[in-house]
Amino acid sequence: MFVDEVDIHVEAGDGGNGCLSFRRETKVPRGGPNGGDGGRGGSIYLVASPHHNTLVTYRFHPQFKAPRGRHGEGSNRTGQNGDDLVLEVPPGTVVYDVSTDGDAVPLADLTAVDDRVLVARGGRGGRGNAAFATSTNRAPRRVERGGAGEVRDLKLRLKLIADVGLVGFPNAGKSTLIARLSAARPKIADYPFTTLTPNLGVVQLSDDRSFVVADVPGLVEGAHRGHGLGTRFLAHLERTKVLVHVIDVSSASGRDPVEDYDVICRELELFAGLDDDPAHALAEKPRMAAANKIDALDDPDRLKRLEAHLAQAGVPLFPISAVTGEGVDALAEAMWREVAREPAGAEPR
Ligand SMILES: Nc1nc2c(ncn2[C@@H]2O[C@H](COP(=O)(O)OP(=O)(O)OP(=O)(O)O)[C@@H](O)[C@H]2O)c(=O)[nH]1
Ligand SMILES: [Mg+2]
Repeated sequence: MFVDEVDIHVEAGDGGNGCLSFRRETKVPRGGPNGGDGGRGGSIYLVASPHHNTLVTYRFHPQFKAPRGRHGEGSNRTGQNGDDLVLEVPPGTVVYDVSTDGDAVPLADLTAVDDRVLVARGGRGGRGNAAFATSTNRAPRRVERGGAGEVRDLKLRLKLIADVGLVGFPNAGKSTLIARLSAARPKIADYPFTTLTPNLGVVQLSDDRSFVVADVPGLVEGAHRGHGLGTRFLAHLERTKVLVHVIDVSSASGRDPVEDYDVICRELELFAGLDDDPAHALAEKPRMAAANKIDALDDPDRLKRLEAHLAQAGVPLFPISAVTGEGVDALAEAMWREVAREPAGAEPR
């Protein structure tokens, strides 16, 4: 199962209480204060780990509580600190702090392995009465309670980190293409909405060149209003470097390829991303197109019209058959050229 969004609840440990205690020794009738401080409560961290690629474990286990600090003890013994809790998440997880009124404020973006964020700070230990002794008050009875650990509701959202995103209508052949390009083996079938969750595939070219392609569920007109599966999965494409439109040019789709392309472009434009970063705007990304199913091209005019339309838009078009593999190598090389190109002024990844 692929899980791309979960809500979790984290409670850091409370600090231990300070101790109220006085020395008792046979030869010292009124011993001084010796109550130790409480220990710090355990904090909770999230860290990006290469051993995870989904958030699925959190769906079944959404509550976390770090242990409290131990109370201080006599003889000036400080209570033990509570152990910190480190929760592993896949790289690409964005962490949001959810307020009581439901607003989600981004806390951290754990993009790279080992990126970490403190999500709930443990309460500090309370001071024992030994800490309050002064020259005028040698036998203080004052102690502090431990501080409360932070409690938070978080939303974790996984954004896949792919270089190339495939977009298109349901049934256009996106999953067939990713299977042809990579070792990914997504479900492929002759009906719309076969793909319900995104698939990732690593494309290996000669000379150790490789990149990651994402296949997301198909889009339909009105996706930005929630039609079909909506645009929920488009967030996964926000970090890609290039989008590849996969367009069915056979008559089997019952639609017009030129219109298909325009509809998808419009949905990308209407998709409001999660942030204002212009680098994430889908409509602004470099794009290319694959005219798929040329092995079943019954009406060559359909391809010709699409070619003319895209030439005018300045979008490179690659006629391919994801089933026979025709044209797929040329498309993969073109994808690589776009992926390897460092845009001017871009920050290195
Ligand atoms: N003839 C022919 N059929 C193809 C080609 N590529 C895909 N198909 C068929 O088209 C159907 C849909 O393919 P998928 O790869 O599942 O399409 P998709 O775009 O992933 O569809 P969704 O997951 O529903 O969005 C399947 O029956 C494929 O066998 C092609 O190049 N030629
Ligand atoms: Mg699919």
